[in-house]
Amino acid sequence: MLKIYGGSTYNATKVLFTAEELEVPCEYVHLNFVKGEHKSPEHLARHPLGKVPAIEHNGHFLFESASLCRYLANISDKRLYSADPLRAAEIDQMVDMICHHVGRWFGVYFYQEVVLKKYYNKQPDDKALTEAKGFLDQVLPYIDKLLSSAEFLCGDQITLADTIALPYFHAQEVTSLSLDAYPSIQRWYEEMKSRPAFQRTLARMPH
Ligand SMILES: N[C@@H](CCC(=O)N[C@@H](CS)C(=O)NCC(=O)O)C(=O)O
Repeated sequence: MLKIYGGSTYNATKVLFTAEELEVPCEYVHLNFVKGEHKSPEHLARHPLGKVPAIEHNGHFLFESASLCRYLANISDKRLYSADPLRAAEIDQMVDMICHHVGRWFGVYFYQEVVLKKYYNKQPDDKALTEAKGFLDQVLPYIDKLLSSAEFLCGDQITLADTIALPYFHAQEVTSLSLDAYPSIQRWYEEMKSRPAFQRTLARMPH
């Protein structure tokens, strides 16, 4: 059976959520960061940098969350992806935009406001937060406009772009970043969050 190795992080949530949406049977193995389980020799064999997520399938190890989600779609019925190269490229471009221009900066908020406080007892760096906000102010209006005329990020069907984006927005909930100016993102977020596959995902991951 396919195994997903994760931890308490949005990158692992993306992969388990995608597996749940696709109904890919899998075992979820939660690694404890505080105990350093992600740096054990066993895990370094799965992921050369000792990070999560990683998967094990038919004796092969793979890593990088977006690639893992794409792999899961490719080994199932492609419901969240496409066999058509142009449609697949449209989904890929949205996934890349989400990871590099939204997740990248949400990640700064999460690191500064949650990780630093919880694990290192340190205060956030305001300069880093201001920089992140500046970049998010450029991209979130575009995403909001997109979602004002489509149900999902790539049109009227859920795709990998949505399953990959949702965990970033879910993690953002515990930061000070407000989405009040973005009603269509909020509508999408509430609908995505209530999907049974996401609820099953949260239930399988210790938080
Ligand atoms: N680009 C990678 C990022 C992987 C990553 O940085 N994972 C973090 C958690 S979000 C991790 O395992 N950090 C532990 C460490 O680096 O020691 C992906 O999308 O999978």
